Amino acid sequence: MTDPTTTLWFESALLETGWADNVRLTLQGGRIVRVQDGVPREVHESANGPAVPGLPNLHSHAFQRGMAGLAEVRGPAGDSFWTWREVMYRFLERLGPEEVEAIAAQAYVEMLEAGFTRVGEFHYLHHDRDGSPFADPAEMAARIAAAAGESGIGLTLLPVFYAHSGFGGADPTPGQARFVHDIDGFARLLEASRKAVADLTGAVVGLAPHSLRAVTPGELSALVGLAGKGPVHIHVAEQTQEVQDCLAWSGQRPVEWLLANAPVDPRWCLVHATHVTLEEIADMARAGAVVGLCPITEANLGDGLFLAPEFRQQGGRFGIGSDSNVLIDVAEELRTLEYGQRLARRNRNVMAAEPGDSTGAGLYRAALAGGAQALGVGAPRLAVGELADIVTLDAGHPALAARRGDALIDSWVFAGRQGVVDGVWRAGVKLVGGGRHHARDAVADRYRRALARVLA
Ligand code: NGQ
Ligand code: ZN
Repeated sequence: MTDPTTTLWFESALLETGWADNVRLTLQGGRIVRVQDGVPREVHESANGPAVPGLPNLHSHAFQRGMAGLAEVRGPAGDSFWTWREVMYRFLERLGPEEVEAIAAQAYVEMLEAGFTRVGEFHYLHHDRDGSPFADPAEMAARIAAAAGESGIGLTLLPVFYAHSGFGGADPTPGQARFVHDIDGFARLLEASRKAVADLTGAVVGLAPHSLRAVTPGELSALVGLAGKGPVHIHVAEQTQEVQDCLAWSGQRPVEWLLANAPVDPRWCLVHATHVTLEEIADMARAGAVVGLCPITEANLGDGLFLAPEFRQQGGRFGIGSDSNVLIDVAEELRTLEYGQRLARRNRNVMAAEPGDSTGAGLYRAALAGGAQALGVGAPRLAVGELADIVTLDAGHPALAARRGDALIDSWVFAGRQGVVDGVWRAGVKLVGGGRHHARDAVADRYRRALARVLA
């Protein structure tokens, strides 16, 4: 028996060929099986606002949502990424499986409400509070999978390998005990993680060496062997301290070392890559890897600015990650990316590729393609054969008044504040309507109870 078909009608939609008016998508089994434009709405069809493909969020540490706003107090000796990390390590000490599931569900509901339809979860909190392994190595991964399942977001799970506290194979610190495996243990985690996501629609499992600080060259090549065709993600060159330590250890900069010593190709996502030279920019672009930019988190942590316009000019691929989840918002990520560059260069429309291109819409299209590549799925398109991952905007929102086409996305990104995202469908299932996820209240209730325990 074949699944019944349903139809969705949109006043306009961003199709492969560009914007079209009066669009009907016919869905079957979560996929788009027919695209029509210039068709009137049938009486039984609801009217939906302008539609765009849902954006992939290529880098998340879901549990960090629970400490959002709690690392904004000045410490005794000046604050940095590294003092933030101490706060983060202290927070995660108190998280068990239930808390991680509750926080991740909250984060994923917020992502869907923001217009993200898939998340790349860079998952490294593997062991119990005292550092001892759970009976099921994928206990925590299963909690991430459960949160994805409950929220309905697409999941690319990236189990993280973490074994050292610095270059040269330094022992992990006590604060890192919950992250650590040897390669055999990690291979078992990978196997168990694949089982943990088996029931989720369209789930992908990749893997992630945490950073060059956390793996030795030997471990890195073993991990590449385990990755097969799946995505490989790594944090790299986010901090100048890492660049200095890598130079001291190897004589090369982190991205330079990685490109020279690992088979970096389009399967790879280099997260942050903040501190790079023009030569490294050119080499990353040539390798076809995706650079995972996390503008809100990079601003929050004081990381620095990536040479994004230079990378874009070289055809470099990039996507967007919400990373620390200090604030989850598609528009604000893209706006922060552009505004950082404007402030630094005293210029406007810095990230638009060509004269006549829209900055916000151009960033959105680039992040669709780069995000999907990084998460091991086909580029999100409103086209026949694709999963129906769809975001609609509220055409009645004042920020979108009398806008059409790419100006809708520009106004969403730069001028929208709240309430621009109206509906969100993931694999054909409507999860968000009127800007609200159907499980928002239940998920937030459980989240509040979990946080009350953690922060008690
Ligand atoms: C993380 N987060 O793994 O959560 C990292 C911090 C590190 C970001 N880099 C820890 N944003 O890099 O050592
Ligand atoms: Zn990260």
